[in-house]
Amino acid sequence: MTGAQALVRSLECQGVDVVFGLPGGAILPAYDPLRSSSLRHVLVRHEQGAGHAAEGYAWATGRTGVCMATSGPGATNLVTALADAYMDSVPIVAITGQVPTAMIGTDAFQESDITGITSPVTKHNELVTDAERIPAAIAEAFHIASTGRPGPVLVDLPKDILQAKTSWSWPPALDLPGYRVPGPADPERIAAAARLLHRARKPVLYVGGGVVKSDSHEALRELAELAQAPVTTTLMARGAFPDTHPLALGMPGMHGTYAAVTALQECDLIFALGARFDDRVTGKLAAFAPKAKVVHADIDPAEIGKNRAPDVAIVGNLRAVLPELVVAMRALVNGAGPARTADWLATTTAWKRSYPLRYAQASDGPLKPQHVVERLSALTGGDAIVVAGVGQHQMHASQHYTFTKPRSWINSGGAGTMGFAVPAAMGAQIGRPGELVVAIDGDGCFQMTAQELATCSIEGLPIKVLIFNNGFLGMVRQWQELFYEERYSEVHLGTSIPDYVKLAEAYGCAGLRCEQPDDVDAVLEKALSTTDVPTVVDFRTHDAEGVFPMVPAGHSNDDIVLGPEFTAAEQRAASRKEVITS
Ligand SMILES: Cc1ncc(C[n+]2csc(CCOP(=O)(O)OP(=O)(O)O)c2C)c(N)n1
Repeated sequence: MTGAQALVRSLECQGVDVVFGLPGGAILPAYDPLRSSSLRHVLVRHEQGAGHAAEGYAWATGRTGVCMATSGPGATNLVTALADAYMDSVPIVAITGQVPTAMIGTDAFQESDITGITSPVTKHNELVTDAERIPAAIAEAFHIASTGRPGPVLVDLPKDILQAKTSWSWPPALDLPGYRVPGPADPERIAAAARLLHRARKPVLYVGGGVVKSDSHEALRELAELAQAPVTTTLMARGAFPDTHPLALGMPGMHGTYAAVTALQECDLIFALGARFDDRVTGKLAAFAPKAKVVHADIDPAEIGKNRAPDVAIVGNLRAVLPELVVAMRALVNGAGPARTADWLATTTAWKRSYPLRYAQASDGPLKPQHVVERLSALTGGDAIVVAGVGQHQMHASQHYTFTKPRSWINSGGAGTMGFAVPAAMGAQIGRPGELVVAIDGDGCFQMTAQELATCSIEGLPIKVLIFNNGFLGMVRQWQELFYEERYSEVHLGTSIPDYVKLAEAYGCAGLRCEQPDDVDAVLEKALSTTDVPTVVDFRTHDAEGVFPMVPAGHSNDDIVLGPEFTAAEQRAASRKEVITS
């Protein structure tokens, strides 16, 4: 067979069911055998869309997403998605065509050094120079992408290698001498961590995306209940612990809930699970959680001690580690008595009650984005896969949707990639057909990758895209309002161009508009019940609405600002970490 046939056969043997891509000269040989393969190819309108679709598929299913592009600009159009997947530990495999081996380094037509370009943003990449290696290169790519800390892998295939005759065998031997996946965690450290948790009077479980990726949410719940410890779920972990649970504090960080942010500041033990002490969570690192001991469990040893030195470090896969922690904790509770956190829980619960997420929706408008999210949450019963772009709408979605299940929230956390939502929703819908996939997008973000609506229409993917059209690059506008004395510079987009309803219709989607709070339910119900075509809703949201609470960048989390819906007296009480009793 040819190298191209070996590639397609390897993908089939790997269990791939869908490839998001767009062909061109160098990758042409691979597209020929694709026609007669069992693989579904989704023809995107821009390679960035292929990358984010592969990510959305991976987030939604837990399987590795696959994208494919030609050499040069096709490959470089994947770079943003690869960087995004790298930051958020999303397992994807990118396959790129390359100019023929004899032309590499000659500035040949559509040549780019994509392995060089992507080496800082991939977990691994390889330029294949021998067709015999194709099965092994593909098998290794999937192994590396999906094991250990997941991430993106790129395989670059020169055209002559794809055309060359080669032999075939499967499974290939994996030859990865430098690649180690952490084995079982040290039982003594599990025991030490459980002892610290059992002894703590003010613990907080700081839950990151690793809990979702390892599908260990059930063990997390057991641990939280045994420890009677409140739980914060980061932007990457929304849904890992149900927001409806009495121990749930919501999201920590720059736009986290007051209770989550302040509980982390005041706790005596941070129990970090698959989280990485990101600057958006810690605020000013030197001032973060000054009284806390730290247990840090993560699959990636490079995360341990990167930002905060732990007292107990556990390196291992949470899929095994969390159940082990549950066993150790249960033994302590049974032997030495239940956790003694009642006073602490009374305090964190009072913080929740005193300083909730607050916004004001007047019945005659303007329409508040938070209101749309809350109505969506109510109408879907939390039973949707929610995908977000990047900006204010992302924070409003994360704050106000009530997440109860893992893999029901998909977003770009680490990189903050505008344009993520529409193609990621497309990938999620393919991965979970028949389920409700709703993208909440900003008008700025939407315009970066909106062309994938054509792909969604043609592929019969009935995603819902709710554009929060505030006419601004809202999050940047907010920073200019707060930190540049309202000197607005290049953030105004306007609400009317494009006409999103007409644009939706041009792409074969249903297009709806909603301007008034009273119409939100009816419009949402219409959108949610449209299942034959994708639906786009132009929600005309308040242009001056901010995202609060907010910890200004570089500040201590103690400086959390509740926002304009709270009185000065409430803010002063919050700053003193008092609770409001009346
Ligand atoms: C590709 C990219 N470019 C620029 C930014 C910087 N940025 C972060 S949020 C934001 C505004 C997003 O505007 P919009 O999509 O309208 O969402 P809103 O904040 O108004 O909800 C910008 C420009 C980014 N995150 N990604």
